[in-house]
Amino acid sequence: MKLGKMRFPDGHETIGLVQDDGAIPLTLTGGQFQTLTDILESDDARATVELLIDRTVRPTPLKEVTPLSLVESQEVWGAGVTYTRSRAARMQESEHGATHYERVYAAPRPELFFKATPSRVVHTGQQVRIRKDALWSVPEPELVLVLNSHMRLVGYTVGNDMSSRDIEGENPLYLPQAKTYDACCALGPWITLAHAMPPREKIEIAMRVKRGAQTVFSGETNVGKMARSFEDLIGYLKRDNFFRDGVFLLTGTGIVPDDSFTLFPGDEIAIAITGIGTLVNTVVQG
Ligand code: DO4
Ligand code: MG
Repeated sequence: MKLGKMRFPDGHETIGLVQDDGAIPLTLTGGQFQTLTDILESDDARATVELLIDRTVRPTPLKEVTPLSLVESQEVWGAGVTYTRSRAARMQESEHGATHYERVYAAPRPELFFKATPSRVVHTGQQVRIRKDALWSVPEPELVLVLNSHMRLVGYTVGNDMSSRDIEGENPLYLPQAKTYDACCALGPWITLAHAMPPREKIEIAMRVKRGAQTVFSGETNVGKMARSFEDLIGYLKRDNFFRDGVFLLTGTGIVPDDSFTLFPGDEIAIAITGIGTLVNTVVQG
């Protein structure tokens, strides 16, 4: 079961249930559930959607709806160095900080960082940015956990944790600047509710970057290769944080292009995750 915010062809913006190639608007008028957050906060999101769906309505073809932002008032956090590929890339880029990355990969406490406020997040079809002062920028394709205020894992979406590798590599203390800036994060297109996701070893993540007609990068990984469990990441995130409206948690990247690769304005990034869909964004700088 996939849910998203979307604009229907008649201009009506609401939450829709995505099924195959179509979307059905949920009936929200006057009820207790008005927002996506309300549904994610309910005791049983799947049952809530069943209650709000009018199955007699004919689905609108997906190509006729415009996906809208999934983030309402949630914070967005990230986990780092959760795959060996990420550990190797960070150690290589960071002359002085290499041992920090090696140690955090194996340490009981994961790397968790604040990534973005809702206003810094874009959705599918919008533009992600590379920093004006960055020379080496990459997309980080990541599975995203959607947690409600009870820190219950209610769903999953696709994320791009845009990162400036030259800034991070210069000094690990520059991590917040390498990671958090305007349009530094993309999430979408839909949230797949937890019950509908395949087991984690069956979740593939694939990324393709196109420059004009040419594919300049493609790579894939499998979530089964992640060194940490979701429960471990969630457990640390909730230790001393209360998220009133829930939180989106990027789980780290297992795909890092070779060091010769950097993004350019105009590049198109497509990130596909099994069971969810494809997040597509173009890149701008400045
Ligand atoms: O330690 C830096 C950030 C790591 C990260 O974002 C990742 O591994 O995905
Ligand atoms: Mg990342």
